[in-house]
Amino acid sequence: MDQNDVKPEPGGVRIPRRALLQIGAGGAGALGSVALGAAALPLLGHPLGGTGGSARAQTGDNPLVTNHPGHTESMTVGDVDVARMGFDPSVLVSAFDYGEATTMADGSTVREWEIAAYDKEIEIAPGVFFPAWTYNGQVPGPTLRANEGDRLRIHFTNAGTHPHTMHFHGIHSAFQDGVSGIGRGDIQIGETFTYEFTAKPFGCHLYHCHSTPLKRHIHKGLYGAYIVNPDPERHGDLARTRHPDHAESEEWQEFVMVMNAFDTTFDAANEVYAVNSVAFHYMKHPIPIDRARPVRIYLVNITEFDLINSFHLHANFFDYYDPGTRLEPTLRSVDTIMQAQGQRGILEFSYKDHDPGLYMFHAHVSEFAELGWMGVFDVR
Ligand SMILES: [Cu+2]
Repeated sequence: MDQNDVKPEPGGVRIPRRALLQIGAGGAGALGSVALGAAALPLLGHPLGGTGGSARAQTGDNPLVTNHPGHTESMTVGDVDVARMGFDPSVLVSAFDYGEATTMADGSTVREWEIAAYDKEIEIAPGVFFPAWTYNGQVPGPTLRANEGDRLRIHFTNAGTHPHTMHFHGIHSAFQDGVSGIGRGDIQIGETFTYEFTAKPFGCHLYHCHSTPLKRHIHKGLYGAYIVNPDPERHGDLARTRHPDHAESEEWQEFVMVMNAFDTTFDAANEVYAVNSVAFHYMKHPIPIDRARPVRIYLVNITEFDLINSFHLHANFFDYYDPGTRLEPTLRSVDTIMQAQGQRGILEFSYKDHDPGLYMFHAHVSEFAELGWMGVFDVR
């Protein structure tokens, strides 16, 4: 069987997973009897050839979602109801949660967050619902951010239907590691536990549930980005652009992108790919960029089942910091990087000498791109 095929249900039909995205609304009924359990993704073409910035309508119309009969691939029809879902990828992409900060008598900072795990259905493409397990009702969970050396207290409540944990990538005690059977271990249903540790090392990190079976707890949606800003006092002036207390950070346009995917047919292979959960969201809602200001992306790969994910930037090159724990780039002037699961890094680039327009970014695993993992920056 081709690896792209969906395993047949008992007595059922085999459907290549790309076909799930290529069957229009008329095919939804037939598909419903196979495995999706939700409407199939209807489709529509997008006239990428004609999307020069100067031609772009100023009315708010997005030329990428104009209906072109005859082009029936590459994107979904319609839009996800983000109000009903309770979170909007257009907001999430630049939302950094510094928690509730308290300055202690010795001048140090304590940051606290309330995080609850609970089950919630999310809409990962128009009409396609996924029974997620969430941190605070969103996938990915809130992007937790702190300055190096801050004391962090994450008050975690398990309001879900399975034991869960919060496992942070960072440096801390084994007791705080959030792994089944180690230290505090699983937080049972209805229990609360406070994870407490110091924010280090600086870099672009992540957190996720580490209850078993691990792949299920991660894939269901229990993950998020965790960012630690470098302290310029310890690491010098280069750190100032990454630290919000310093004016040098203000010109930067910062985004968080968590590369994820969803197995809607429970066959241990993904049908929908995205950054920040909703397929094609940033094609339909381009991310505005002020071309005079530099761009920084905190990029995390949490994709389950596929060994590698990737990020490719069109018409530009970036410096890459893997995983952001040094101030010198790991790679200079590249336009594509790859990440294994749990790998993450920081991308820095600029459009200051570019024409205005829509500039794509997407997985350079082309299949992932066609199944939802693509977007555009609207450089103005
Ligand atoms: Cu879990």
